[in-house]
Amino acid sequence: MTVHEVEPFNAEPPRAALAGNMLTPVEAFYSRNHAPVPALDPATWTLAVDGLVVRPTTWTLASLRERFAAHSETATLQCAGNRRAGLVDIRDIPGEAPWGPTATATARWTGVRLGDVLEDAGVDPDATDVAFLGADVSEVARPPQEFGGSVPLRKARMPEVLLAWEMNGEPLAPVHGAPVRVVVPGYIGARSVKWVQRVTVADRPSDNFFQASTYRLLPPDVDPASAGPGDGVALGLVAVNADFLAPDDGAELPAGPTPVTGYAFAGGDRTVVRVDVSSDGGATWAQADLGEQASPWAWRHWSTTVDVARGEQQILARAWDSSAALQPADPASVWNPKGYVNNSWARLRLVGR
Ligand SMILES: Nc1nc2c(c(=O)[nH]1)N[C@H]1C(S)=C(S)[C@@H](COP(=O)(O)O)O[C@H]1N2
Ligand SMILES: [Mo]
Repeated sequence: MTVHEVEPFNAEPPRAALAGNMLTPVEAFYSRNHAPVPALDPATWTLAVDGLVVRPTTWTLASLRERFAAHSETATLQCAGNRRAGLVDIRDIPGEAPWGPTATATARWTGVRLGDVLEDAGVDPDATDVAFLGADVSEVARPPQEFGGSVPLRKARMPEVLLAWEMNGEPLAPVHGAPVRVVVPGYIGARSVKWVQRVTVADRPSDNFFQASTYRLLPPDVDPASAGPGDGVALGLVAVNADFLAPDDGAELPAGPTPVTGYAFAGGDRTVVRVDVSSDGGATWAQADLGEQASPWAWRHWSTTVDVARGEQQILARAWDSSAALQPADPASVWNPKGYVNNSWARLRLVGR
């Protein structure tokens, strides 16, 4: 793992650890934390469901399992800061980790549907949003507070949104949110709140620091230190994105035909429909072969063969989604002060010998 920060723990795997795996092994799944990992006892953990509901309720792990049917969903999580390093190359982004291309991963999540829990509580007709609150207190926030965020009620009710206690058939690891986390497929990773202890139905988005003041797209000329709650645009749906998984960036290889693979992902209810690869700086493109679509909420891996020339060269990749959106060419055009959503064309340096 490349460890960006030891405490709070922030780390991403080498590209090779994601290559060839539709489901990411738990030990290769990136970790993104804003506070020390809280030690929660599954036997005493509770989840409060409150706000604009008819029947506020407190659930235990046992009562959730007993009351609601279990469901599984294969879904990709992608951090809004994935590929930030490409933006840092354009202009420095102080105080934010320079994530490479592997702050994204896919797991099979098992738990209960958030929609079933909301239905049981009885949602007020005026409600518009559902807020989640974790148990981890972040000193990064102003003022220090538990990590939280919200999603629109219409998304929270969708069958793919889970209160999950299992990842790839194993109980959630502490660093990934044990005993229970939210999984909001198609939304930035930040909305999949770990160590969830409260679900609040409301008539506005959460005022938690991580919803109101960060994970927002600011115009390039704004100083993030002077930006206040509500400034910029709240990030939600993941924009179409892609990167290389093999060979590694900077790899030295024998010149000649070389297999090249990567991932591509689009959030919301969009899926990846095409990936192009170029060896001539984008003058011409060849379509890569797309791998399986394991679920509507999962990435697709792609593969192709590139003719590696002698010397140093750059290979490009770009994905299209089912709304015909294409990744932008240039990282400078998407640069923003907090370094989110770098979905510019993927660039891989290879050296042919
Ligand atoms: N409680 C809590 N939930 C959280 C976070 C956090 O710091 N605290 N980080 C979020 C972010 S920004 C991302 S990208 C994902 C990462 O999940 P992972 O660490 O399991 O990969 O968790 C989200 N949920
Ligand atoms: Mo994130």
